[in-house]
Amino acid sequence: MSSDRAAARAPRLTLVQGDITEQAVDAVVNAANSSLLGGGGVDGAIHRRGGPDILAECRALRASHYGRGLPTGQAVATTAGRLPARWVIHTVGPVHSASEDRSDLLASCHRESLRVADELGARTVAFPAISTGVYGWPIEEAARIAVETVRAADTAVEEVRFVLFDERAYAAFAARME
Ligand code: AR6
Repeated sequence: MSSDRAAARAPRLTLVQGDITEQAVDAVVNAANSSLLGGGGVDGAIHRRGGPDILAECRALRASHYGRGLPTGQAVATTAGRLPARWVIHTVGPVHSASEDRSDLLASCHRESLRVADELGARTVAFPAISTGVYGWPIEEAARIAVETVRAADTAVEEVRFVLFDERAYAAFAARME
């Protein structure tokens, strides 16, 4: 039995192995960096498939609000361009550290993304395994934080779909959701 506490309006959790840029959902979460100007991994894939409108809005957001960058643990939305979604919610995961516990920041990425989704009126939201690529987070630990945080969230989002690229990540999330 899980010790995670489900909130009153907790979303249904689903799991898919695949590419997040192919998900037909209201909002796709991007594991971005604070520059909001793109990068590799999920970020690169989202900008490539979504086209230049996403980057144009990211640049505008930088100019209007985030001249110093989007802080780690926060989230902000743009259009999804040509992706089969309505919005991209960009969040900045923490780089994993062996000497410092940054779990709160990773949890914050999930909470803040759902808060932005609520502001948008999104009902279905796809998340990648934030911080588990370039940012080095161990997949089991990231899966625990992601699943616990989403289960405890008070949100009008009805479905949170975790979209995992590879089998190992899928297995880690599946184990947490049992
Ligand atoms: N769909 C779903 N998951 C994916 C996809 C995809 N198309 N591509 C990769 N993954 P990462 P981070 C998985 O590195 O660790 C970028 O350069 C991947 O296997 O994308 O948060 C940003 O600009 C891994 O499990 O994000 C930042 O600089 C997970 O997505 C930095 O990387 C996250 O890996 C952010 O690093």
